[in-house]
Amino acid sequence: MFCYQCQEAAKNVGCTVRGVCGKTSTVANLQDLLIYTLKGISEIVVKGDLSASELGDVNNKMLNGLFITITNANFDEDSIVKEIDKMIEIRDELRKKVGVSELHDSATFKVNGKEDMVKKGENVGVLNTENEDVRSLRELITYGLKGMAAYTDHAVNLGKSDDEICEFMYKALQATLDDSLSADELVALTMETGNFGVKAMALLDEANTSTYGNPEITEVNIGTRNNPAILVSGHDLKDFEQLLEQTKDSGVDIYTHSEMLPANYYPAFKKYDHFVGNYGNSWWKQLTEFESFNGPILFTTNCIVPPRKEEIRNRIFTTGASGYPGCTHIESDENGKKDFSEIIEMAKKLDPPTEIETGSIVGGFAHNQVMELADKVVDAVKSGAIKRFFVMAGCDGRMKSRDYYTEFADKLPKDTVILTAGCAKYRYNKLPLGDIGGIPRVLDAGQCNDSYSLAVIAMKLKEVFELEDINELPISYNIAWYEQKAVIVLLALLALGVKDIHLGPTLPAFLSPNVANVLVEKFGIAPNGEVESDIEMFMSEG
Ligand code: FS2
Ligand code: SF4
Repeated sequence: MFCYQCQEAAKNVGCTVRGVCGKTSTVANLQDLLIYTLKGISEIVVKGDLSASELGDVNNKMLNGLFITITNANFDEDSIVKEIDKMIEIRDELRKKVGVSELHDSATFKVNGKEDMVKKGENVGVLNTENEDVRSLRELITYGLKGMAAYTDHAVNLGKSDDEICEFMYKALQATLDDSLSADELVALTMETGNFGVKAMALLDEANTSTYGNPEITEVNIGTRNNPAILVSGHDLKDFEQLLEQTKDSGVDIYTHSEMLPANYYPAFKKYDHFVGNYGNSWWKQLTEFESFNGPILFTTNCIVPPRKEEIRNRIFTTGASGYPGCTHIESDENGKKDFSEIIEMAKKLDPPTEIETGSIVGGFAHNQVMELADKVVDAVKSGAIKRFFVMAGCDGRMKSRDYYTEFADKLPKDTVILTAGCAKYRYNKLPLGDIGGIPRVLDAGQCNDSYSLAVIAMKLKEVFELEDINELPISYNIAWYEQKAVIVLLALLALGVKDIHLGPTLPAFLSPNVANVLVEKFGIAPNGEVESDIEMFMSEG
């Protein structure tokens, strides 16, 4: 195996024996083959001149296939084998339909069973591209597409789709097979990926807000009640809604964990009395927090930390693109309905959660809510009460060096406001950072895809202050990344023209020195440094 798609890649080079995330080499090779098969489908779609609008459900399967390979989403060999078989069947049908000859191996290879798949997977992974710059750009695009697939998949679950996004994804996947493309052409395709990333996030924003209302300022309870309960992690709001409906009047409470916290901000979910609040912190603390939660846990997506203890494994359920061997996976029927009764029955037999915190945290500052406060915000900027905003969106992770973000938030001058989204917020959302004239100093827009909201807010402020360029705003970007959704968020910000983004806690291992240079020269991307000198540098900007 060779994998370097996330921030925890071994030695910041790549995982070769087993993933730091816990992914086995068998799973890694199978995931590589799944991606390769999706590239093969894309080859047929592009060369056979098929349009996404005539592909129907194939689009959704392609999205789900990409999503499965995101870091910490799916560790289950058997479900990935099934997925490869399914995609090969689709691929072969499409190939017959278009009748194009001279196709890439990915569009024609045959495998016979799991062992054969693993062997094939070993030879079609990342290192198969020899030139390190081409490899770097191909992977940067592929990881961006994985993030885009995740966001689009959530939107599809809410009945919103966009054929143009899928059309682009086939084109981009196919381009990663094309040896005739120059590095410059791949750089241009990387930027186009960012543009489509903006579209995917806008689509999901529209899907979420048109279904569940606009997120609003909310005090989220972080304590517990004395009823049996289910903990929900991941990002899928449709799954969350279905579980809330099915647990109504059952005597079972519902809590969010990690990236599901923003579900608390949506008006449609507030009507459920048994939706108690958020339990615990970011994804990497889950094993101890699941222990004290006592009840079953539902993963709607990543991030799963391999549960070593059987007792915990028995309480974990997965659905959608997520999976873990030994954990029950809940499938949907053809109408997207999921039956969660097994989880609910298990919850009834288990103890209520053990309280690990009390009190509340505040969030719900997506674009609509912030715009309702626009006058207050603009006045605070004009009067100098707010000197600078810091976009600190992104992911959290296990590395000790991420203490940087806690310290950074803590040491920022009191006349600054943090705009956040994604699980990065857990590094500082429980610090007593106070407010500025009633505006909290940490404004949480929601999940990582809600970084889109932060971009919308920046655009609006640019308009209000009648500026030419988004970079003239008193906003600095100090972003933490971990997995591939952060990659599409980053590419989307670049596509929107945001410059001088600081990225940490390390720069991606998949950026070759030359590709990193392009990002530095064209966009001013830089690694984060030391807390105090970084704050000084940001505060002296513009
Ligand atoms: Fe966090 Fe993990 Fe949100 Fe990522 S819970 S690192 O999936 O997408 O951010
Ligand atoms: Fe390593 Fe990250 Fe890949 Fe897991 S996802 S194998 S930790 S690079």
